[in-house]
Amino acid sequence: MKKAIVTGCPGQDASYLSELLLSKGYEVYGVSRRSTRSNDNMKNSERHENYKSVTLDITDASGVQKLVSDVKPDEYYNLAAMSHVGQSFKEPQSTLLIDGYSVACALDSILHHAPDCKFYQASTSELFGNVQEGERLNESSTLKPRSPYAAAKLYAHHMVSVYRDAYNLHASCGILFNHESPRRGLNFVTRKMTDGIARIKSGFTDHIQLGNLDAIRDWGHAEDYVLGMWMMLQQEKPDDYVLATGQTASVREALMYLCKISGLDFDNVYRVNEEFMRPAEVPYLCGDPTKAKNILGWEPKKTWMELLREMYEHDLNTHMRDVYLYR
Ligand code: F7E
Repeated sequence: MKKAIVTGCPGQDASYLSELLLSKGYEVYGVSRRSTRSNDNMKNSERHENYKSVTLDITDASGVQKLVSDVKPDEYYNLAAMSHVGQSFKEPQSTLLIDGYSVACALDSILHHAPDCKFYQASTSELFGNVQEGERLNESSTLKPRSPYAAAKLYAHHMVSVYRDAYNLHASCGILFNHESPRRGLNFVTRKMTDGIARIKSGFTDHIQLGNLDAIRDWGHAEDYVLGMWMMLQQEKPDDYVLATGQTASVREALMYLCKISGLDFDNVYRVNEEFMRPAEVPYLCGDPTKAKNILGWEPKKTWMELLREMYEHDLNTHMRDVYLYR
């Protein structure tokens, strides 16, 4: 039985990836910090006999070393992160520790205690920073971070190639564009909008507060993207891959679409609040997943509209159930 360590539980990606690995017969060691161990995302995995829950802070170098040395994993997926770009401007030091330093800890632990273990690092489209609108970004595009989050992730991205070149580790980076689902945190814009529109529809609120509606993103479904992560580690050689849909929408277009399917009036559902603007914005991101398609055979299945509809319907069900139960 293959063994995998997955950090970042109970986050969206770690929850889908754990389910995928369990369905493939892996023993999964799902790592979470104690303070983040309460939501429904892990309930399917936690029921499985091959799922082991591990409480560990990934910035605790000796703890990570002990885990790797005890488990001797075949695969290590590093999905834990301080992943909110806006928040990283308020917490640059801890962002560096969690998103940068912890990756050095994991790589070094693997080198010394499980050198045959394959390593996956969650890199990000935020690495590209300020790009020309219309450009489609691939593995060779210039990396120019515009946030403490992206700067810390860039260090991690480079460390993976350092360990790959210097020590021959099977270490790969997935440069993932925005990926969402009903398991997405409520502080990311897609879920904030699907949950907000569902709350308006259910009568719990009358508007949502948003920041920059002009931002353009390439949004895909997280369940599709975790399959790509696994595919990267099944390759004979480690490498970096962009996972994206190649299609974009602005925050405004996404909100307009949600208003259309919910029958609400776009002009009345939101207010702009400066609090949600970032000191430096990445205005446009669109990925080119050709390499992942050609080498891994990976393709995204869901469009941003199908994704938003699924998220909205999930959130509407939840809030309508609350209406039924509590009113
Ligand atoms: O923002 C704008 C915001 O926070 C998307 C993370 O998973 O994907 C994610 O990063 C856009 C930005 O995601 C609000 O300014 C407007 O332009 O949903 P987001 P993100 O920053 O793109 C990448 C690939 C990652 O790696 C990250 O870890 O939407 N926006 N109004 C807003 N964003 C938020 N959060 N809240 C608003 O009210």
